[in-house]
Formats: sequence, C-alpha cells, structure tokens
Amino acid sequence: MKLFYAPGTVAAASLIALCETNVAFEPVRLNFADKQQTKAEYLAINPKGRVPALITHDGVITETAAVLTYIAESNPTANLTPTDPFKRAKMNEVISYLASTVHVNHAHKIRGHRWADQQSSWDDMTARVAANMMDCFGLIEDTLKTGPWIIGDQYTIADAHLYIVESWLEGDGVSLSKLPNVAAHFNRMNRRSAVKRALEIMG
Ligand SMILES: N[C@@H](CCC(=O)N[C@@H](CS)C(=O)NCC(=O)O)C(=O)O
Repeated sequence: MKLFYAPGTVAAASLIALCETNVAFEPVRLNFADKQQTKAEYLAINPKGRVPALITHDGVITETAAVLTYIAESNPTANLTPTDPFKRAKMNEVISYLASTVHVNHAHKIRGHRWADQQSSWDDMTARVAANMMDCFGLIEDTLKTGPWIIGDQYTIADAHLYIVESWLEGDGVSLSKLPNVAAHFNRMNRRSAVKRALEIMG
C-alpha cells in the first residue's frame, strides 16, 4: 500500500491510523510548496488534487472518512472501530462532522479562492475562521467531558482525525487554553506510539 500525504494536512490522520496497525505501507510525501498535488502525475492517482490518497491492491481510495474506515476494517486486530452499531455510528458522526463542517471552516482561512473571486470576500472568510472553529470546538469540548476518547472509552479512527484538526487550532486563532478537554485529548494523542511514529515520518 502507498499513502500519499503532505505534512500537517488531514492526510496525517490516515498516516496515524496506518501506524496503529502492523500493515506494511509506503508513505509518499507530496510537496505542496511545489504544488505537486496539482501535477498530472498525482492527478492520475487522485483527480481531486487533494490528500490523502491510499493505493490498495484493489484500487485507489480518497477522502479521509473512506481511507480511515478502510484501514480500520481491513485491520480488525488493531481495534480501531467499535463493533457495536451505536458506537460505530457515534464514531462516524464525529468523522462526518470533522470532514464536512470543521475542515471546511478551517479551509476558509487560506482557500477562499474555492468559493469566491474577490480579495475582499477572501478577507471576510479568513476573518470568520477563529469564531467558526471555536463554535465547532465548543461542541467537541463538551463531547470530550466523558472521555478519554471522543466516543468515550474506546480509541478509534475518529481520534486520529480529531487530533489533526486540533493541531490546526492555534494557527486558526483558537487557543487550546480555552478548551481544557480538547487540550487533554491532544496531549493524550501525543503520547501514543503511533502518533510519535507518524510525526517522525512527517519529519
Ligand atoms: N474531504 C477531503 C479533503 C481533503 C483535503 O482538502 N486535503 C487538503 C489538505 S488538508 C489538500 O489536499 N489540499 C490541497 C489543495 O487544496 O491544493 C478529506 O477529508 O480527505
């Protein structure tokens, strides 16, 4: 398997999930500064021009939600997804919220050109990022009251996804000091050996 990623991006969640398993994989780093994600060679793998992309023996998977689910379900001994349907739904609720709402709010900081053409529109979108991220993380802070993981006592792929979005918060103008449960979750993640290995790979 090959995982295409760029450091600090959402693809790092898939890197962490792979590091939680014993599966052999090759991490392939894209250089965003050189816009490698937009070059024909990568677009042949993922025409969306985004990371992650995971090459499996059955074909390419894109979208963090799908990549994480594939990693969890194809490595059941790693115990990265609950067997109970309600808990699995709660895990998917988190992943879905992160991908469809929180990540999109974050992208408004520097990717405003996806939605508008005027500098003033981009400035407006950038200005809303801290407040929008704080709104989302206010809810996540409450959810983490039970802990230690986002759905309770079981660590899942949703925690890897959440960790990467947490790592964007300070840059988005949200101080972790205002979110003690989120900060504790972030620190708990930093102590996992899979996270340490993923951080080493990203360099
Ligand atoms: N919905 C996708 C979003 C993937 C995505 O937007 N990745 C960003 C990095 S965080 C990217 O590759 N951006 C490249 C670009 O916009 O050129 C997912 O959840 O995997």
